[in-house]
Parts: sequence; C-alpha cells; structure tokens
Amino acid sequence: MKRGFKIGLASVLATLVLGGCTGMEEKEIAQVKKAEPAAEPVKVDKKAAKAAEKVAKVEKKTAKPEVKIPPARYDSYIEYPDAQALMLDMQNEGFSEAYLFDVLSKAKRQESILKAMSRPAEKSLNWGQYRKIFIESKRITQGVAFWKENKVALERAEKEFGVPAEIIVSIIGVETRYGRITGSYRVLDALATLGFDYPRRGKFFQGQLKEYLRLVKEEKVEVTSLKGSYAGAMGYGQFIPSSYRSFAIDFDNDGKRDIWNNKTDAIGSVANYFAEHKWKPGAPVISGVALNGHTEEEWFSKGRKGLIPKVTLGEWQQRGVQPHMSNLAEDGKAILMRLEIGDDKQYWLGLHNFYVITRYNHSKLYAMAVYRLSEQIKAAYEKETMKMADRS
Ligand SMILES: [Ca+2]
Repeated sequence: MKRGFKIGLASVLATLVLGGCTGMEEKEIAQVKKAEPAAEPVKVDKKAAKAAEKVAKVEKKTAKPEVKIPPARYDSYIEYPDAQALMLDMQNEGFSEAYLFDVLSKAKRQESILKAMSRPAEKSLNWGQYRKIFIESKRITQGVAFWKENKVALERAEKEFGVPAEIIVSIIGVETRYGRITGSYRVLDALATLGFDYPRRGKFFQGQLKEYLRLVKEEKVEVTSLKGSYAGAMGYGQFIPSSYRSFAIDFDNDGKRDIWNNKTDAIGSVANYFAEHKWKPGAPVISGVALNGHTEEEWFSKGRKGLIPKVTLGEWQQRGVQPHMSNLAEDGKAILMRLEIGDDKQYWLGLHNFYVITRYNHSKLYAMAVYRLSEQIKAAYEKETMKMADRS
C-alpha cells in the first residue's frame, strides 16, 4: 500500500500548493501553523507521528527548493516601475497623482511576509494532520459561545441567505478563531510587498492593491489604518479587498460595512458570500461512499481543477461508486475524494455545497475541516441549549 500512500499524498500536496487564492484569502497552511501552535499545542498520536515521518520523507523528495527572496529594488515603492504603472492606471480612474504618490511612499516592504510566502516545507499535511489543527475542543466551545452571543444575527442570516448558522460560525472559527486572530499587518504594506516584491503572484496582488485603493476611497477610511493577514485578508471572515467590494454587506444597517469590528456585518457578509456562490439551502455537503470494484486513479479529485464537480451521481453509480445517501438526485454532480488519516484512507463524494465551500478557499481539506467542524459545533450548541431548556 506504500505506493497508494504516495500517490495520495501527492494529491494532497497539490491541493495545498494550489489551494485558495481567488476565493477569499491567499491562505497557506504555513500561516495557520505559524499562528496557532503557540496557543494550542497539537497532540500527536503515534500513528500520526509515523505518518508525519513519511510525509517528511516524501517531502524531501518532492518539495521545491526554497524560493529566494529578491532584495528590494529601490528604497521606496514609488520608484518601482510596476508601481508607477499602477499609479497611472489609478489616475485614469480619477485618483490624484499626489494622493497615489503619498500612499505608495507610505507602503513598507515587510520581509517577514516574503519569508512566510517562500517557505515551502509546511504545505504538506494529510487530512489526519490537518483536521487536528481545526477540529478540537477549544475551537468547538468557542464556536458555541460565538453562536450564543450572535444568535439573532445568525438566525437572520440563515433566514435571509439560506446558509446554516453552523457553517457561518465554522468559517469564522477556522479563519480567525472567531475574530481572535485577524492579522496585524497593515493591508497597504502586505499588498504592496506581495504586489511588487513577490513576482510569482505579483499581478494578483497588484490587482488586490488597486481594489484596496478603491475600497478605502468608497468606505472613506485612512489608507494606512486597516489591518489584515500577511496576504491582505481582513476581518472576522478574512476577506481580500476584491471580496470585500463584491460581497461584504452592512447587515446591521448603520451605513457601514464593517467586517473588522462588527460581528453582525461579518456574519451577514460570510452568509452573502455563500449565497452569491450558489449555496443550496438544505442540500447535503458530502456523502460517504462504497467503492465496488476497480477504481481508476484519475477518478480521484486532485489539485484545484479537481474541485469542480463534473461527474453525475448516475455516472458514479455506473462506475461502482455507490453513495451511502439514498436521496441524491442522479443528475447532481460530485467529486470523489480520498483522504488519508495515518495509514488509513477515507472515501467521500463532495457534492454541490462542498464545492461552494471550496470557493472560500480552494482546498478540499479546508472545505472538509469547515464542514466537519460545523457539525461538531452544531451538536455541542444543541446539547447546551437543550440543557438550558430543561432547566427552565
Ligand atoms: Ca454595519
């Protein structure tokens, strides 16, 4: 089975390397690992440790060499030719030259961001390792507390957008531990650093910097005032500037879309993001599956393109892939997933709503973690509210 493990691992590696960039945040698992272990040491069992050893071995063979961080080309971003091109584009949109000059002269290159982006080694976690980071008792109890505190807003979001409260709570829990870790970089610095000093994704982040300039103009906020992750993702749900402009909403009707400090706006914005990405109210997310007979390697979802459901449930059944759920429409489409936990494997069909979760972050492990955590938060919330009902 060693060979099977390696093939599987490669797919997981691919998923994480390619995961999540146009959706919400340029999220890399490195960030999660960096932000979390200090507060929450992850207990590793023997099986997982053995798997981690294997991961390290395979990683050695497959990891790309560490990306060299290019030195700053000039002392200030205003001297960078691509920054000057960006300024010209923005002048054509009506921004003044003096304003743009002032903004870009304030943008600071952040070496720690470039270091974090170039670190390749931490991207390779399998499902067994990944889920331990996100699905643990503290994040569940904190999720129940967040739900209770924001019950009215969550109920209204569920009613208006059809997105279950537990999914919204879980997203905010996975992204920022319910607003506890929202990032401490100035968004301007993060986007300028990655836009002008990180060639691999420079175009993407230059685009986000433009979106950010439009955002601060529209929202009438000071350009250096907003904080976020090292990739410029902001607030409770970690919206990048383009997502903010398209999907953030003023859910408490006070005239501002405040995803940084206002939990009601943050909740409504996450719900709206899911609704806009066509979440189907009441529809399932995943189904367990029985594999009857031979399977082809290419049937299994790999990488970012592999997240798009193309095969109908009817076709899966003809191939001997039998969902445990009996009430699924035959013309609905699904992806087939193989997830590793130590030496064990789990097989799942990812349905339409699973795909919608991957629009928030392009990774099947991410979507799986969000969904599994949401189930546990819901169970714990119901248990607790039932207890309270018994008492009264
Ligand atoms: Ca508001």
